[in-house]
Amino acid sequence: MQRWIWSTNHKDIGTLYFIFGAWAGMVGTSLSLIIRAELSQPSSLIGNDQIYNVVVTAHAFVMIFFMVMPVMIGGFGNWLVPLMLGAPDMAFPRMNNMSFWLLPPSLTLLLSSSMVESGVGTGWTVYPPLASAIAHAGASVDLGIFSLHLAGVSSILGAVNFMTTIINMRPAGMSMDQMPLFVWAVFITAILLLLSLPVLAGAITMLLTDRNLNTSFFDPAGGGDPILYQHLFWFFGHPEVYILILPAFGVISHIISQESGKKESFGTLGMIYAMLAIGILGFVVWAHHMFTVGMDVDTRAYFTSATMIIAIPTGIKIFSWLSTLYGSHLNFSPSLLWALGFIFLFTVGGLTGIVLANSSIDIILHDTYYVVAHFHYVLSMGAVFGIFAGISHWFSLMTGLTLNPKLLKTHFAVTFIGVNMTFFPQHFLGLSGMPRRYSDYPDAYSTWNILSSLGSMISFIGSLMFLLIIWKAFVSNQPTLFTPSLSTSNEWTHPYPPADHSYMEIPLITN
Ligand code: HAS
Ligand code: CU
Repeated sequence: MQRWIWSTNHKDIGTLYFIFGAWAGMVGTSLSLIIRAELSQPSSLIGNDQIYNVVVTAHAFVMIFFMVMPVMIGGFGNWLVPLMLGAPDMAFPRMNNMSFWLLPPSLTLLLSSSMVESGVGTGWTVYPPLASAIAHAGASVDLGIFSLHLAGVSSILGAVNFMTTIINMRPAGMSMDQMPLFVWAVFITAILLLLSLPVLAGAITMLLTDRNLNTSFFDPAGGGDPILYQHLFWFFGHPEVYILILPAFGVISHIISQESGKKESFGTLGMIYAMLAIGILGFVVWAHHMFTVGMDVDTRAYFTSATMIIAIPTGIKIFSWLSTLYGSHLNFSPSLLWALGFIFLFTVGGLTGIVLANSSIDIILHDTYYVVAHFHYVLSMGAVFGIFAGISHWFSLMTGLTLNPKLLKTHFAVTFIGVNMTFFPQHFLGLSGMPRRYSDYPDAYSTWNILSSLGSMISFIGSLMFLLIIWKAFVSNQPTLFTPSLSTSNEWTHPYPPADHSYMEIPLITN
């Protein structure tokens, strides 16, 4: 058997995560193109609403659990955390291998769920009673639940591994507040994973027994309550969205501090407290996803207020990045372009989140395309821009090779135009009442939908360009001249060479 299969080396495992995430990213992108094809004009293309909903559900699951999380935490986390700590490897290298290898079976179960019976057409939230045995008879939802079980075990083991590594394997003399910001981001992400995933596991297991063993946790006929499921799901689901974005925050901090030419991020300690605050607050705002279930007004007032408070630590992060950049000579390298794009577009998505946090407004906007626009700004332009930023930044460290900067910048421009054209019109669709998770719409919604579908084609061309750029880097085999930063602070003399921060002075390759 091939040696890389059994590898316990953090870099090998990180590379496996990258390859897995890239493959899942292609699956997820294909599913998104099916969605945009169906919605590219009124009337029906697929001709089956259940299949349409299965595609939407699979798109979300694949992108969240098999693209963003594996690439960010599994790929960048495994590669960079031990290097940034100067540790020889992760604390539990063999468990690390197991975390990775739980994912292919999990993805297989998810894809199988779409290919038996009539698939999982529930949305990624898997709410009963739609997900219960009557509306979704057959094995599909059960396979989906098993898929989430495995992905959950993988993430929990990974979280334990990162937390143990970060707490115990720092070099002597490196205190927690001297840790690079990416390591902090992964640490907080791991805590969120460890505390939230078991709740999801409980909820979907209760759903599984409701479906198969005649329990009635979520069935009023047996004394249960479907709203309980929503509470359990969102107690996981809201922290999950910060799990998706916190590692990107870490990546952006490293790029901004290096590209500004300054040796220290503005407000490093403030950045740490801001991420901690976001992580903690993320656990007490979940019901902003459930404003329409009939909560009393005081509960809605609480969840509105608590949610809006998250704008403060997030604002601290945005303004600290801008302050770090302030006064520096910007060279607009590819990784900086992605980072600037991230700051701008994530802020747009964050502000629509604040709009949705207002319960009275959310009752109008819930389950419309406004929500879809919101979360694609923070995900497709937040988390995904963070991934592209990180690859442009650290590709040379990981491979010793150079990515073509001109092509990278073109890829950025194409993607920037594509995603904005795809998702900005969705705000208008939502505000004029177009619901999410439907395969058809009245003619009045045509214009913005056509524009959105055109935008998705532009982004798709961008993705093909990116594959070409990676391929070109490997075949042209041009060695890198530049080692990117592994630190966001000059207080700690970094153990990884070059230890004297001389790499900060090496001129950047910009074109
Ligand atoms: Fe969100 C729904 C609210 C951040 C992802 N979000 C979703 C869904 C996803 C998602 C996937 O309260 C859909 C789930 C589903 O399938 O149903 N979200 C927020 C708020 C924030 C936020 C307040 N979301 C994220 C991040 C995500 C993400 C990050 C993933 C990466 N979100 C909601 C709400 C819903 C929701 C409602 C439910 C909607 C519904 O009906 O279903 C915050 O963390 C954002 C903070 C960031 C900023 C920008 C930078 C801050 C600055 C400081 C100054 C700004 C101030 C605000 C003082 C705020 C620059 C002033 C306000 C003005 C309007 C000017
Ligand atoms: Cu939320």
